[in-house]
Amino acid sequence: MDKSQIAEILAEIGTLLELKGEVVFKTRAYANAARTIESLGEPLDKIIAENRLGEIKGIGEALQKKITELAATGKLAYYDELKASIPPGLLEMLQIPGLGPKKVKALHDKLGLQTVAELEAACAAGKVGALDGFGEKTQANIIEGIQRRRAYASRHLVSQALPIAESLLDALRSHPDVIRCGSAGSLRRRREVIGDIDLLASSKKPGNVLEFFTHQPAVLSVIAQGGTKASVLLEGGIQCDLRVVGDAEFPPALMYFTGSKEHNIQMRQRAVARGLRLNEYGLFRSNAETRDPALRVDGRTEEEIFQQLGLHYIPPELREDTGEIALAEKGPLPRLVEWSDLKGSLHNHSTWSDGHQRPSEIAQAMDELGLAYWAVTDHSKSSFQANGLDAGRVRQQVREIKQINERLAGEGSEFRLLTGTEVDILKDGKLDLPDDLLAELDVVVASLHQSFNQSEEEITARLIGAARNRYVHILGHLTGRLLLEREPYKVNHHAVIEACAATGTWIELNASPRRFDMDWRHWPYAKSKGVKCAINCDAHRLEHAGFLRLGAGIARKGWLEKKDVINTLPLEKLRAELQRKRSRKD
Ligand code: DGT
Ligand code: CA
Ligand code: CA
Ligand code: ZN
Repeated sequence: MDKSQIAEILAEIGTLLELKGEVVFKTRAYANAARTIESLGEPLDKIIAENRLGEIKGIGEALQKKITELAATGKLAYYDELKASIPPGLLEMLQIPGLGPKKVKALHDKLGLQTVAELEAACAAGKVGALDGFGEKTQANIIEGIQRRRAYASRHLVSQALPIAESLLDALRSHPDVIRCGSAGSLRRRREVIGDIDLLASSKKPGNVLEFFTHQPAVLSVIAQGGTKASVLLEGGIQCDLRVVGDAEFPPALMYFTGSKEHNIQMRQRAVARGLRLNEYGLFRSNAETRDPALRVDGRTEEEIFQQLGLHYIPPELREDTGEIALAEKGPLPRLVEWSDLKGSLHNHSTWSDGHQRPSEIAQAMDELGLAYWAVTDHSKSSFQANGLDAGRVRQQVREIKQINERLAGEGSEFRLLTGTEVDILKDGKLDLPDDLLAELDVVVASLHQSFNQSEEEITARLIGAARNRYVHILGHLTGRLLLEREPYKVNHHAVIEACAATGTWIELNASPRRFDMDWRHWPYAKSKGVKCAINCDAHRLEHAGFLRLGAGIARKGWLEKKDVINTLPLEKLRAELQRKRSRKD
């Protein structure tokens, strides 16, 4: 078990003890120990092996034993027993925003509530609002939180669905009776969250293919299986539909099941206006619904169907009925950015704050991946929970990065780390580090990490203030949303985009699949104002470099081309662009 997993369990023990009504100093001890372990500057294994745990402030004998047990076995009997002693419904209540252990305990003690369903009923009956320390407002928030959780539970992050879908497709491709196969639905359109996975295959023997599919190891249970279609439940709770069609029907079926529904409706109307019929079986010359093969006018590919309807090809990511059909009638659509166009990421973390690898390890890994650069932009001091850096530590880190770059140059590598910070935009709009320090760094990302509950005007003013600072290159994760977890804070996107246009500031497309922030729906406006996008991994681990691919998918949904994305530039051109705002004469 690594240190962050151990820290997580210690923090959870603190919460569980609070839920049981333990004395404050004991619950605090666990919360503090969790923070201490998470931010250790050296490997935990080493400290344990050298018997030095006791030297760390706040880690008494009882904690030492527990940490050692966790590190050695990955288990802790005390934790398992504690967890088992609490009704699972109470733990579930803790997931509702605004309900901490104290409130949950009060609900349990005073109203005897054991489950989320009972809590919802108590709220509906007005019993929770009448309790001391709760009130109408809290009660309304709890109801909203419960409803939101229910909606979240049936949706999934694309990062969860994509690997499973790809391995199922690999399996299907290996089957001798499969002619063509691919994904459709929201996954093919690269939506940020998806309801279910839709797969499509063509075959002369659909029964064999469906039988093979429903017996894949990832399939937990079969929900329905017919002659041409099966629905299954996969590991992780995602549902997956597979349809099998004849090979001639593959292109129109792919088009139909890719959607979106709204896009399909427009396409069908377009067909009707031309004396044609478009459905999942094909494109037909007919004035009535049909699937008569003699009337078919579609082709071997989706491109040919678009052509028959007088349209240039529309990439799946754009099929959202946001004007793509009208544009595809006039001419070819813009050539959208590809993930292989990306040369590096401009917002990432290292062990200096809450990342998991040192700058030297990061440099080696990203160089090996074939990237050209990678900015190390650790948190600033106000993000103390993330071990943010003060000015002194930033300067130390800059020296370390310069040495790494000198070594890389000496070895003949062209890869470079860039120095930087993800500086907090404080509650009052000021930045967490002084301008003279920011001026020494290659890349400055400015983000909000606190006071999310301010009004839209206040949040917007903080972001605009940061954009007006000449040393800030990029506004990070604009709305702070965590998909299926935390709603965005309120931001006036148009006002912020206009401020970025006026000041030459870039906006991040945070490519972490929990964020994808700024949302793809706002990028066309940013693009129309000439605001550039930085597709950033916000990497905390080496494998987060893979987010570049997911981020590019979202950028494509935002109609972005290579020229709109700043980190498609090679290093020297990027350096020139990084200087541009700083040397402006206004
Ligand atoms: P999801 O699964 O909620 O993330 O979204 P989709 O878009 O994958 O929707 P899904 O799985 O219900 O259906 C897949 C595609 O099938 C959808 O994008 C378009 C097509 N489709 C499904 N139902 C209808 C419909 O009633 N009318 C039309 N025109 N197309 C439909
Ligand atoms: Ca779907
Ligand atoms: Ca579906
Ligand atoms: Zn960050």
